[in-house]
Amino acid sequence: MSVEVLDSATVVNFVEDEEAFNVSIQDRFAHLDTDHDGLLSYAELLKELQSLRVFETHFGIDVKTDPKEMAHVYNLLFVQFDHDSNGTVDLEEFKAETKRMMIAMANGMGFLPVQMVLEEGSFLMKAVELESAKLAA
Ligand SMILES: [Ca+2]
Ligand SMILES: [Ca+2]
Repeated sequence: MSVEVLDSATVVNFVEDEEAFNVSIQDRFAHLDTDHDGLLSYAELLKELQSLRVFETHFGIDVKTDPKEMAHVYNLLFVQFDHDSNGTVDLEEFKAETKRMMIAMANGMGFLPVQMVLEEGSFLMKAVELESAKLAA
C-alpha cells in the first residue's frame, strides 16, 4: 500500500482510456478469479470490494469498526455487479460496474486532489500509474 494523491481527472482519464482500462480489467479479473472458471463468485469479488476505496468516500463507513455493516454493504455491492442476478459476476458485468463506480467516485471527488491509501494493483493505483506515465512521456 502507498499514499497517493489523485483527483477526479486522473480517475476519469483512466476509465476513458479504453485500451488501458480493458487491460487492467482483464488483469484484475484473472487475478480475482482464483478457481479460473471465468466468473467471479461473491468470495472472489469480495477481495476487490475490500480494496475499493470508494467506501470511505461514498458511504462514510469505518471499515475497521463495523464489520457487520460492511458485510451488508459488500452484499449490496455484489448485487450491483451481478446485473443478470445469476449469482456470479462475469467479465462484462465486472467491467461495466467498475467503470460506473469509478466515474461515480470521480464525480464525488470534485476538483480538489485527495490523498488516499491505495493498494498495489488496485484500479485507483493503476489510474495513478497511468497518469504519471503520461506526465513522464
Ligand atoms: Ca471464479
Ligand atoms: Ca451475473
